[in-house]
Amino acid sequence: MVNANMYSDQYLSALDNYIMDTTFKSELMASAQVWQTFWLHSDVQIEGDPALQLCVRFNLFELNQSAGRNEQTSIPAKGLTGNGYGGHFFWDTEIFMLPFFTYTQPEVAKKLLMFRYHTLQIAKEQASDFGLEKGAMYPWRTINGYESSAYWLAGQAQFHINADIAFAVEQYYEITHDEAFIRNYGFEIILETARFWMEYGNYAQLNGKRQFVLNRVTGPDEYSALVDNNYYTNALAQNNLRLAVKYARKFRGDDGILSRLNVTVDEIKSMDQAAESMYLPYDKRKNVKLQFQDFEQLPKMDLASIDQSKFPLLLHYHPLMLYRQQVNKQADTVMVDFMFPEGNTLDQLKADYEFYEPITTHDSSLSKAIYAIIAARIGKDKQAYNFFSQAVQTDLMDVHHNTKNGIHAGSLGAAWEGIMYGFVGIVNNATSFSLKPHLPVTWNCVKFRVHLYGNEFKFSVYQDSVEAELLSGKGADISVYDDKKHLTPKHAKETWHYSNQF
Ligand code: IFM
Repeated sequence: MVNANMYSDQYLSALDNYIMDTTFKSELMASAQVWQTFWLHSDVQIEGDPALQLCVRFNLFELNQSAGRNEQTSIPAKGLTGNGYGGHFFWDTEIFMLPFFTYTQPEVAKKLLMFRYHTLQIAKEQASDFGLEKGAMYPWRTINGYESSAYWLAGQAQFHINADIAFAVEQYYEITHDEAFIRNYGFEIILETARFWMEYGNYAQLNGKRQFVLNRVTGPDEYSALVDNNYYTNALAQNNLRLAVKYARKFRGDDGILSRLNVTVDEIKSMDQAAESMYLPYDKRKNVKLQFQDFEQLPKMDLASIDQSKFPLLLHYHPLMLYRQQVNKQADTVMVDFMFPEGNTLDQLKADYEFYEPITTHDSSLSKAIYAIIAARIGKDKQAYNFFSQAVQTDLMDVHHNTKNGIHAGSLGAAWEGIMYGFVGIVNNATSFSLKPHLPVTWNCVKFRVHLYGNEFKFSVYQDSVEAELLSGKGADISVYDDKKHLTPKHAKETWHYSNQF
């Protein structure tokens, strides 16, 4: 408390001095300039849907003003608008909000990731206090890097936060090619989080095979807790381990990075083995990814028979009643389909969607935009649009009746993802930027800019064509429905024609 007062006194007196030396008019001009630059680079224009356009702009405005920019802060789940969640940062930042910044303001994305780098030492201390010999345990919720979950079962046990951060580091690197970042900071985050999985997991004989398992974890869905082998957690941990192996190989023989971080050949070999032996529970009869081991043994909760007044379920049911049934508060297993689309056939995406959507209440505001993305990818146009429009209106229309506690910043970011990954059809982490558009029928066009590998591009995506223009940089490959074209300063514009793929 003493410290907090000290800091606030310092800030207030710095602010006083600043105010003395400025005028309202010059501050207004400076602010207008900042916002003008923001809208130029980060706006998403939707032609044909003025109501949702308004919501999208509100969302982008809130996201932009909520983001920490000093490497000491991240983005609170409620932005800067309310006391909900005590101002804490969650996975919401890395998985739901960061992509917007990575693609449109990579310098801000880097600062948000640097917050995680500066708190890595604390995460390592936490792993050690927890009883692990190596690795880092990032907090499920935090402000200063220390775990602040009051209820460990639904908080600290969401170990997937580690792999979420590693995923975001990789995504930032793939989109920016920021070599200095990955070399000096990013690889260390990936390595220490990968070490956590090696410590927490173990090998077990399952289905006649020796598999790497992660028992007693809580996945993203908060209507289940402390399960064995949550599909999302295992898939993300597998990715985390693969990234550690990939970068250890990249930096082999490089100016001492591996020795500074005490990486040995054996350690990398064992990470490689664990990643390739990772157990991913799957129901072969139904052809669906299983949310966790033995999930099929739980009875389905009959959501249709529950009175509307009993939603959100968390306010009306004891958690143990929910934990023992097949019911989801939010997208969990289908998050994997959203984040790693390349690994899935269309049939698989459909099967997962059909299985999980009917048991999902969307009581979390992070859910609908993700379902919109999967629905768009599998050609369920109506559902995609409905989910998206509800997600994008979360705060302007107070959809969850709790905006008074603050905005749902993750949901606002997820809505941007809904447009980009769902309707525009960006394929995540592709080596070249690839689009598979599938616009809602009422939309004439979506216009936006993105930064890619040091270039800035402007896109106009229509119902049956895409126009791209290189605005700055040396150029890059762009693909639309696998038709790859190379844009350069001399050949800065391209047009693709496509037909609806469903
Ligand atoms: O991080 C989320 C979680 O996934 C669902 N409950 C709220 C948290 C903060 O937004």
